[in-house]
Amino acid sequence: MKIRYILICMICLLCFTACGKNGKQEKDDTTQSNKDEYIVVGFSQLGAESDWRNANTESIKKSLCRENGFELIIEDGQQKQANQIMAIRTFIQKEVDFIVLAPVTETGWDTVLREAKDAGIPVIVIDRMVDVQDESLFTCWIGSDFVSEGNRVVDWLRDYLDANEIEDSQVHIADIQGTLGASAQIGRTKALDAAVEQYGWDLVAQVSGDFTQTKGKEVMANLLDEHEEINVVYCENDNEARGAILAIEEAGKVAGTNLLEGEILILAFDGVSRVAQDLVQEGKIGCIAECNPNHGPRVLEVIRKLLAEEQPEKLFYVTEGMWLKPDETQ
Ligand code: GZL
Repeated sequence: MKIRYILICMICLLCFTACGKNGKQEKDDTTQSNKDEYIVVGFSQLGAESDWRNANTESIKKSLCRENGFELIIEDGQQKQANQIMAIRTFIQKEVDFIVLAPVTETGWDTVLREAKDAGIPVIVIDRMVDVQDESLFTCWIGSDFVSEGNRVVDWLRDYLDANEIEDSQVHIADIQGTLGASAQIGRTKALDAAVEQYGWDLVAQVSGDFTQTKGKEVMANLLDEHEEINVVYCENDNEARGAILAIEEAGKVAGTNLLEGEILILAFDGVSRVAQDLVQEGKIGCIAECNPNHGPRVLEVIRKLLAEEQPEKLFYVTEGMWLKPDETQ
C-alpha cells in the first residue's frame, strides 16, 4: 500500500512540475511573444478626477490599440505622484518599449525619468509639463498652452464687463484653482493674476478645488459663507464649475450672466462634457475655454516617428477654441 501511495505522489509531483514549468514557460513565451508581436507602451495616467481626464485616457486607448499594433498597460495614479513613480518603475522592470506620462504636478520627476533614460526607454510627456534639470530626460511633450487658455477667459470677461457697462471696481472674483503645482493650474492662475493686476479687479480668494466637482462645491460653499460680495467665480475646470453651481443654488443664489442683478458669473475650462456645454447654453456658465484632451493621435504619430528613427518636435501644442452661447462669436 505504502509503495503505491509514494508512486502516486511522485507521479502527481512530476505532472505538477511539468505543468508549472510549462505554465511558467508558456507565460514567459506569451510575454515575449507579446513584445515580439506588439509595441508595448506603459501609460502612467495621473487619475480619473474629471471628465477631461477620462476623455484623455480614452484618446490614448483609442490610438494605442492592438489594431494599431500596440499592447497598452495603463496605471491610474489616483492623483498621487508616488503611485506614478511606482508605475514608471514597473514599466522599466517590464522593459516596455515606450512610456507615456501624464504627470500630476510638474516637479519631482528627475530621478525616475533618469532611471527610464538609463534603461533606454523613451518617455513621452502629455498634458501637464515636467520641470526637470535635464530636458533630455523626456523625448517630447504634447499639451495645451494654459496661459493662453486663461487669457481667452479673462479677455471674454473684459468684453462682458464693457458690453454691460460694469465698472472694474464692481468685480469681486474668486479663483477656484486646480491641483496646486499642475501646469494647468499654474498657467490659468497666472493669466487671472495678470488681469487682476491690469484691471484692478478685487481678487477675493484663491483656493484649490483639485479639479474635482466635490471639492469645487465644498470650496464654493465655504467662500459664499465668508464672502457675500463674490459675483464672479473663475473655475479652473468644468467639474469645479459644476460643483460651484450646486453650492450657489443650495445657498439660494443664482449662477447666471446678469451680474448687476445679483447673479454670480461662472467662468470655466475644458468644455469636454455635454453637461458643461449645456450649462453655457443655459447661461449658468458665461464661457468655457476649450482644453483639448485628444492627445492620442499625436502620441501615435510621435511613436511612429521614433520607430522610424525620426526626431519629433520637443513641444507640441494641441489646437483649442472657446465654448460660448450661440449668439456670441469667438
Ligand atoms: C488640463 C488638465 C486638467 C483639466 C482638468 O490639460 O491637466 O486636469 O483641465 C484635469 O479637468 O483634471
